[in-house]
Amino acid sequence: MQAVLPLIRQAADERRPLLAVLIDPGKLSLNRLRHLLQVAVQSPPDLFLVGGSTSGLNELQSVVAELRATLPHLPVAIFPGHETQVDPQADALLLLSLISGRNPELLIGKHVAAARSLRQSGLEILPTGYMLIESGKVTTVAYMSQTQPIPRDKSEVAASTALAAELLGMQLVYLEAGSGARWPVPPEMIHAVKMALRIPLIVGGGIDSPEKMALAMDAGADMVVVGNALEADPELLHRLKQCTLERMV
Ligand code: 1GP
Repeated sequence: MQAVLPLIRQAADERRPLLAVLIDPGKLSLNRLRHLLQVAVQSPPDLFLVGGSTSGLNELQSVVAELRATLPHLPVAIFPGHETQVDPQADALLLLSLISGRNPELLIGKHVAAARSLRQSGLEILPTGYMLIESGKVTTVAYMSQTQPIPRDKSEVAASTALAAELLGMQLVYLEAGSGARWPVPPEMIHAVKMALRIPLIVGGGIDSPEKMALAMDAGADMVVVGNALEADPELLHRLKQCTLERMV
């Protein structure tokens, strides 16, 4: 088991932004997954996230097993789309609280239901303030959660929401435009949230090029998550990795 939070904190302290690859087991065929992992052998990301709104536990376990077999040294965190997505083969689990919304089930209800199995799993639990940001269309996560995202021009609302998460003891904040978002989280909002926080900041949704990733990293993202674009074009990982390496020199 690799400790994931210290890895993210250390990189944030050193201002060395990380690249996380999100795999949605419900969306990626086995062939496509193997192709992506072969690219990842040459251009490894810093972390894999596995999960999605519609995938079942069996699919998730198969993906984690495939990751473990191909890239045994890379950390894997579950990004649960559902409270059943708990797999002790992974290293960690992002315990998401949807703090941009006012749906009590996603603020605390699901957590109560999952608490015992999370403790028994032995996974490193990463309490994460999860914030949906308006992104030009209704994303799966907005629809499934039945919550309204924070408007793109309300950076001060986003910053205060993120700060509240930190004061409540959460260890990470995740700004989410939603998978396949038309527009990623605006750099001005990333910057405003980063300025308000002492804990690491994750940004994802609609980031489909090295240029968009660089914008998010330069605005203050400590870790950028890319999913959809790599499902469509696994070779893109080489260029994303290059972009993170350029930020280390
Ligand atoms: C979605 O933030 C992640 O939850 C990644 O989004 O699939 O658009 O890269 P994409």
